[in-house]
Amino acid sequence: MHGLRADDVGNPDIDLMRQHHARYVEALLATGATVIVLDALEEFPDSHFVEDSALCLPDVAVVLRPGAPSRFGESAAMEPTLRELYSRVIALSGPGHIEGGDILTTERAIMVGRSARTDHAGIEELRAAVSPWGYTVHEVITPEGVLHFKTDCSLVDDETILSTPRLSASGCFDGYRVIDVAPGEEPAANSIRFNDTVFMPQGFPITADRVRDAGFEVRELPNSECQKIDGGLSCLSLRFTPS
Ligand code: CIR
Repeated sequence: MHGLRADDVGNPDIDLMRQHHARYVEALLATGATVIVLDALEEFPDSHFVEDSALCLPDVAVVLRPGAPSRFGESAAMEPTLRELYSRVIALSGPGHIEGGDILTTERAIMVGRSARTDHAGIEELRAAVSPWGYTVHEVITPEGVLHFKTDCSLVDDETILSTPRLSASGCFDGYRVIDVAPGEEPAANSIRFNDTVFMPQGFPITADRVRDAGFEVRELPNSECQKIDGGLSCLSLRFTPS
């Protein structure tokens, strides 16, 4: 993740956000992950949400093309870091757009939700980029009015997806085990599994119990401030193991 700037202003409480940021880093470290915190990018206020700039697969990192004009430059800023970590990095050249928040990678496929930020051309460019490694890309639809596909879903193990009912009702997860979030707890759908722990945003107890009851170890993390600017837990990091 990119760190937070000293002069950040706006609706989120930045001091609280910093505390949440520290908890997030600690939580990932506790799973055995190595965490790299990048410098803040003064010119890109949304760059905290690093997930949107790249797709990190085991064999290759793909530098994406954000669909929001204010975020166009974030991917180029991320590329040098990816080149330090991966032997293969591909930068999409456009003209399409695709943000990482719209991409859910499972054992079987890479699902990409078309959205206000991700278009068909961007999805086709990703398909062409990853096909040499045998990846299958499925184009699906992000629900109307929802920022990103993964605003509404997460992979909690190879076969299990946590989803809002409005998304799972589309049938895009047929063949997977689906845990629906509880009514009124939609932000819980953006959770992350890292190693053996499912990290969920605090404040959605019915859904957290559903995930525990399905056999997962759950750890809840505060995310109220990022949530105010449409950021879920997944947005804050790129999680990967380069092969
Ligand atoms: C944006 O509008 O781009 C940011 N305020 C929120 C991005 C959240 N990222 C994500 O869901 N992957």
